[in-house]
Amino acid sequence: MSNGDLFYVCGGALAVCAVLVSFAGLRIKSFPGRAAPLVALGFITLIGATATFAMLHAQDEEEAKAAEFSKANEEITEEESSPVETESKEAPAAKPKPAAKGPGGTLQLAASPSALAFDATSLTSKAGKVTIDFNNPAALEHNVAIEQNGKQIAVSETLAEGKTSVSAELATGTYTFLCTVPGHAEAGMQGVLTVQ
Ligand SMILES: [Cu+2]
Repeated sequence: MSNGDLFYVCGGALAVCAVLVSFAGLRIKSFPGRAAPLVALGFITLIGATATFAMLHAQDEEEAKAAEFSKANEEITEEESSPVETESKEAPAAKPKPAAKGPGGTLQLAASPSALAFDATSLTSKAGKVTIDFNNPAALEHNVAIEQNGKQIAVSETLAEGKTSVSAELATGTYTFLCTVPGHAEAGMQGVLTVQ
């Protein structure tokens, strides 16, 4: 049962009790009499419960809205980061030393042992079967995924303190490589994969 349902149940019970008590008050002369503290306590409990569930329900709704909002935000961000824009933004920051230019389309990529970062922000490969050999020396779990225009093409296993790899048949173009662990790409675990 959700907090919303509980709120309605408590609210309903409160309304029913209010009607019953006023009815009893009209019909029974001695009411509430000795039962007064009990009736008052019952009302306080019900009001407290209703208010609590109302608050929890509002929180749930807010969280749901926040989740929706951040999802919408992500979609907007993805739309905004078209390949052309990504290129113009990333290109000046990209290090000229492509540490991961391997023969036959096999690239080497490692995660930082202590920071949310890869050891390269740009990778270059020839078209065809591109493999990224990924080494994560950190105790924190990472992976590496290949995306284009916000669509995932391939993703490696997510692991800590180990090696894995990801492969995909890639045509000439600009791709993004990133860690898909929530928050990591945003923190810096992403770069441009250029396939020539
Ligand atoms: Cu990561």
